[in-house]
Amino acid sequence: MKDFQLYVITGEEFHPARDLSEVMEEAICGGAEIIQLRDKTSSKKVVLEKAQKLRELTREYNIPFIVNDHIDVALAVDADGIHLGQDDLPLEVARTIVGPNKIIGISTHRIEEAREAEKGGADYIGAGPIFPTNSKSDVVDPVTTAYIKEVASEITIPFVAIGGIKLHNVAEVVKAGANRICVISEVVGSEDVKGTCEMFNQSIEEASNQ
Ligand code: TZP
Ligand code: MG
Repeated sequence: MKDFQLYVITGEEFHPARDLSEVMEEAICGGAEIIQLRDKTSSKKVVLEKAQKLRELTREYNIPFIVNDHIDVALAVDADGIHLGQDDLPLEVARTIVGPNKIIGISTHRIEEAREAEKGGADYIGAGPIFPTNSKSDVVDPVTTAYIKEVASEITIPFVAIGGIKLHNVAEVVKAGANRICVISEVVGSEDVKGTCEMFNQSIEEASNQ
């Protein structure tokens, strides 16, 4: 998979008055290089409609599109990949369904889960939540930047740091060893989505050059 620095996930509860595709287009224009549709509440039919729109948008900008949870929707819209949590279909089952060419991302909270995902052929892992977050209901305790250090020193597949990452703490996450940052609320809930993405990318670059 093509490398990336800023990964933005949808979170419509943070922009109730704004259109999903419009917000995500601004994120892309600000430098989000990969987009995930994450919708824990809508019907399958509605998730499919959103996925179709975001597929069209991401094709236009030629960036990867990932669908959270819904493998059937991901396949139906020819998304580039899926993102699964520890309680979703096991990686090997998901791989037989989507085939060798789709991206599979796995959320991890402990180094054992990271090792297992790597061994099982995940394309990338999520590492988090780094800080407390309101964007995830079944959230485990924050894993802190200590988990980033652990993953960075041992895991060889790409990993994204996620959870409570804001403009004010992103440098700390990068300095702990993360090269790829994943954000929901700070980006999609911003008054200036494009500008916030630009500032994230600038902070990531500055912190990694220090
Ligand atoms: N997985 C771990 S934390 C999280 C997910 C989906 C939520 C991240 O959202 P935010 O708003 O960037 O804290
Ligand atoms: Mg899931």
